[in-house]
Amino acid sequence: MPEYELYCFAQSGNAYRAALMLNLIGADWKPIYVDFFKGGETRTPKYREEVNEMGEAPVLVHGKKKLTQSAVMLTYLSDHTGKFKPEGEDERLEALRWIIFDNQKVNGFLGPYRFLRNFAPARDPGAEAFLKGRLTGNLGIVDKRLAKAPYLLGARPTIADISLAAYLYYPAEEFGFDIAKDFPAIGAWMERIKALPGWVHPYELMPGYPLVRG
Ligand SMILES: N[C@@H](CCC(=O)N[C@@H](CS)C(=O)NCC(=O)O)C(=O)O
Repeated sequence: MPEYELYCFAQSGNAYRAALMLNLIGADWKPIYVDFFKGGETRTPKYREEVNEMGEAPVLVHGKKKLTQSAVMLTYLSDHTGKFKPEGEDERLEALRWIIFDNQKVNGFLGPYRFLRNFAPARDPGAEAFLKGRLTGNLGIVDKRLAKAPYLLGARPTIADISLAAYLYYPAEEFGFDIAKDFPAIGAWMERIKALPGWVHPYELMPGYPLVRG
């Protein structure tokens, strides 16, 4: 039995944060497929009762521990392995600052924006335009930061970078714009993260791709 189990599915950038971290630290882990689209599994009473009361994926199981929220998983895994760990109070707070900004304003908008464009029953031009406007501004903020140093906190990658990876590697067609091209410092950072031993694309790392509809 593998040491870690991760409830996840291939289209989830939120889950990709945890899956990528597990792979980059060389953990012994296996995915547990969450049927988010067809079965609406996260919305079932059973899932909320037995897996996650917040009705979300990812969920990380480690022995008797069951963790939800990718930021909590990244913190836990870096604390336990010492890998990608922010060191000292200043770095810890700085990592937290970028993880919260990412969760709320970068990938927190990229996820719903991509969902509306690719997976929702109907397109919603007003909502898409709102999210695209916010994304342009917020990706610009990250781009400016990454133009100053190779990684969010400076010279080495930390859990703040792994959090930021969430939706960025999904195909440009799914967003209708090319993040790596439009934000060159993010594009260069993506190449650096991709070069880390253990990096795998979300569609290969987690189960459920391609999506079977109907
Ligand atoms: N902040 C959470 C976000 C998790 C999240 O929103 N996951 C989506 C899948 S990508 C989900 O399960 N949504 C449930 C729903 O919309 O019912 C994290 O980083 O773990």
